[in-house]
Amino acid sequence: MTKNKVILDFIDQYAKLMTPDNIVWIDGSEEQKQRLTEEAASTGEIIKLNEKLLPGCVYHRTAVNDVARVEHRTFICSRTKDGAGPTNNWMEPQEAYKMLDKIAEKAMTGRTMYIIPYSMGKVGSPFAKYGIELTDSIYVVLNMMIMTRVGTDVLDAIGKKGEFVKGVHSKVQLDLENRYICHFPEDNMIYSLNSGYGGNVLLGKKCFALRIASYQAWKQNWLAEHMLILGIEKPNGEIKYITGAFPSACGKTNLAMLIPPETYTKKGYKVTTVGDDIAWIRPGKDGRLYAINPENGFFGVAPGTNMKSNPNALASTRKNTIFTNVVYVPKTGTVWWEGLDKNPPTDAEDWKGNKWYGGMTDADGNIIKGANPNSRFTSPAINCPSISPEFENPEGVPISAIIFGGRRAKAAPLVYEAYNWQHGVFVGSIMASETTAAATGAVGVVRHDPMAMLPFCGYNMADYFAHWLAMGKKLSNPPKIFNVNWFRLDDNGNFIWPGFGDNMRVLDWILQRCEDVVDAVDTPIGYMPKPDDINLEGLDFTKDQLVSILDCDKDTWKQEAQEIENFYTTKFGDTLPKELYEELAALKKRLV
Ligand code: OXD
Ligand code: MN
Repeated sequence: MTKNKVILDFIDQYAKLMTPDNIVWIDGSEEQKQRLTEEAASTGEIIKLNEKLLPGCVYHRTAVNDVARVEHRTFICSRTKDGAGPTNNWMEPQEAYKMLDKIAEKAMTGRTMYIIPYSMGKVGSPFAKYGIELTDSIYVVLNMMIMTRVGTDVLDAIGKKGEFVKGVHSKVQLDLENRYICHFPEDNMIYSLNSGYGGNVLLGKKCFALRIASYQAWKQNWLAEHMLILGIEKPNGEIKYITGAFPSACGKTNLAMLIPPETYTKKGYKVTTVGDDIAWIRPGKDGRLYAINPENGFFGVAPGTNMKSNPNALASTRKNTIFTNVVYVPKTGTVWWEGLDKNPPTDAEDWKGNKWYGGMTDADGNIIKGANPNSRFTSPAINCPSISPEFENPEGVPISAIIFGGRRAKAAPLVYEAYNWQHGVFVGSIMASETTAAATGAVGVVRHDPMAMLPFCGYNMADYFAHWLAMGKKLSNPPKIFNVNWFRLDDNGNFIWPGFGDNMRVLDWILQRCEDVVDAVDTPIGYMPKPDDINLEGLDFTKDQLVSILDCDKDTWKQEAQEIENFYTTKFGDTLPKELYEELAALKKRLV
């Protein structure tokens, strides 16, 4: 397949260590995909679904102890501890290689090693970067064939460019105690052992496109971000692009694919999807930022996805999709998850493979959920009815606005705008959000998650902030920066803002601000909309409700400022860029 000695030596080194019975190159062809699908179906690794209802779709269950990213077992193995910084786990690289090699020794005996040449970004595009993943999992191969561009043309492209990211993955024994997701940014290397969960093993995604790429971006003057990219087409045909950073399982896929409310569609507004999770962003010659989505598919959270919340995502899952850890209905060869519809199956298997039916309860009368809360669909981007015509544009799309958003029951208002780039970096750096099921650990705990990159920044986050600040200085026409919060709760624990498609009403205000056609209220935290400037037409939502979430309660924000100070000083101390301390001091002053 290739004569590239670096690639061949890499494969040879790990084949000798992990001693697979066979080695198979993945060429990206449909025939090979079919053959592997049949093989995985024959061993039970996947189950083929109803060809008529869900053509080309398959079902997979992970091990019960392996259903989410494992942040406590994820390491940045930079040469120095400072290189990884205070927010990452660190291991000395030589020690890490030694330990990992020991776990990986003979791990593929009796198995096949698959070699996946893949591209993040369209092959040949100026943004594109290449990787080679070695794995012993057909499930990984099939997922990578959806999430990335896989094939022999990648080997040719590496041949020309000479650079690629090495990825080694083995399920080993799926042993939690020896599960490690390790990154070696200075070596362009990822080493992932003892897991089969997507976020830990589809090495093109979080490991490469965020952790390794963020390090590369720092060195090469661009940004690799945990961001969706969407386009808003206006009635006059003009399209404006927005990127948005939200922590995992906070609705990035829903926002990226939103269908505007009728008050907008009837005027001719349309939203198109460029990406739902990752953006690679570069300065253009015109002083603006340009973004691509380096992925080729969606690895979306299934529960809660339905015809109302996200019809585009649901449509994306109707063919050539891999469903993981949802409910399986053997009789019909279909799948189900909580929140899909109000008709759960009566005769099914839950994500663990146990007999299950909708409404089933345990001995204490508690409802047993059929799908894991972090169950997923892996769908080709081209399936998505709202996919942007610019999805494959090798130059990327120009960005008008950047949104940061967390899941906050209180404090953060529906939307506010940063005064300028530096203040915007501060706003991104103080992001906090309640944790979700996308990573193991407690759910619903507020934690600081700067730019939604806490689990994904592949280097020292203080340097990352400095890099953001420096990027802004180079842009003559930077995007405006905003913060949103769709998740405010009332005293009964209900969401106040309707969210989903109605978030368009907030995006509309954001675009109007970018075009300088609407005024705003100056508050201590930034510019907020005048309530009349948020279009509520056709919505059962009162002005009073809106005012209640367009607030900036000084006492709450004084506490917030104290929290931020604790976070800054205890995590970063004097390594944090002074501009951010200045912004904090300015915020405090505005709050007195
Ligand atoms: C994801 C995540 O899967 O952020 O996108 O965990
Ligand atoms: Mn994500």
